[in-house]
Amino acid sequence: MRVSLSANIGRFTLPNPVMVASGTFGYGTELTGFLNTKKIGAIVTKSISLHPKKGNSPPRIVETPSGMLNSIGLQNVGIENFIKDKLPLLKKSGANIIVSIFGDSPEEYGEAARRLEMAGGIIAIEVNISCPNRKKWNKIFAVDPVLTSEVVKTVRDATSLPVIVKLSPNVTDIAEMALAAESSGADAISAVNTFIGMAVNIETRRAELGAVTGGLSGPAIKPLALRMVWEISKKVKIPVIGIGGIMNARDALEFLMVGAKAIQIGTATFVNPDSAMEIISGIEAFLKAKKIDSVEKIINTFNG
Ligand code: RRO
Repeated sequence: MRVSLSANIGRFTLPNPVMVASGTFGYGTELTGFLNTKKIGAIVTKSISLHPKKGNSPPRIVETPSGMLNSIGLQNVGIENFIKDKLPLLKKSGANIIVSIFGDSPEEYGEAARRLEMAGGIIAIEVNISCPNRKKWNKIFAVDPVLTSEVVKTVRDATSLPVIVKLSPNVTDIAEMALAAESSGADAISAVNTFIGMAVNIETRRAELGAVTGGLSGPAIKPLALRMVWEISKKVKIPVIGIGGIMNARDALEFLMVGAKAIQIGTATFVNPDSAMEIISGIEAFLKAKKIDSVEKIINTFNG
C-alpha cells in the first residue's frame, strides 16, 4: 500500500514531516557526505545573527541522565558569511532549507530576514527567540508575550517568506506565547527549545559547563515538551512543529497525535546521524501496519 508522508505547514509543504532541528545539524553541509539530505523533510540551520559570534567558553556540552546540556552561546559565522559560503552548498544539495535567525533587538531580526529573502533558495525562516544561553532574561524574548510580539511583527513586516517562531519551554504558560506569536503574524510555531539546567562536579564543586547553566535536551525532556505541544495545539490555529527529545518513530508519532503537523529531531542526531531517516521509515511502517494511507490522518487524533 502507498502511504503519503507529505506534510503541509501552512504556506509550504514538505515531502515528509521529519526535519532536523537548528543547532544539531550545523549549516547542513557537514553531513552531506554521509546522508542524502534531500530525503529529510527540511534542514533547519544553526541560528545565525547579523554579526559573527564566538560563543561561550568550554566545556560547552555535558551528558546528563537521558539527556545533555549545551551552552554553545550562539556561536555562528554571521549572516554575510552564511550567505556567501554556506548557503550555496546547501542549495546545491537539493535539501529543503529553513534558516534559523536570532538578534539582540527586533530590528536585527528584521534585517536578517530581509537579507535571507534576497539571498533566495530558502523555504522559511525560523525565528529563534528562545536561546537559553543568553546572559540576561530580557534577551530571551520568548519569555514575554509583548517582546515576542515585537520581534514577530518586525520579521513579518520584513519578509514575505513563511515565518516559524521557536518558543521557549522556560515559561509558565507557553500557549500564551504561542497566541502572541500567532496574532503578530507568525505562520507556524516550533516548540520547544531547551530547558535551562545545570550540573555540578562534586570533586571540584564547579559547574560542568563553562557558562554554568545550559539548555537541557534529549529523552529527559520529551514528556515535558509533549505536554507543551499539546497545550499549544489546542489554542492556536497555525501549524505547530513539535520538538523535544524525539529519539524514534514512536516518539514522533506521539507528537503528531497531540496535534503537531511536523516534528524536528535534535539530540538523536548526535547519537545516530541517520536518526531522521530511520524515523521517516518508522512512521511509514506504522502507517502501513495500521492501513492508514496518509500521515495527515494521524495528526490530532489523540483520544485524551
Ligand atoms: O547556541 C546555543 O547555545 C543554543 C541556542 Br542559540 C538555542 O537556541 N538553544 C540551545 O539549546 N543552545
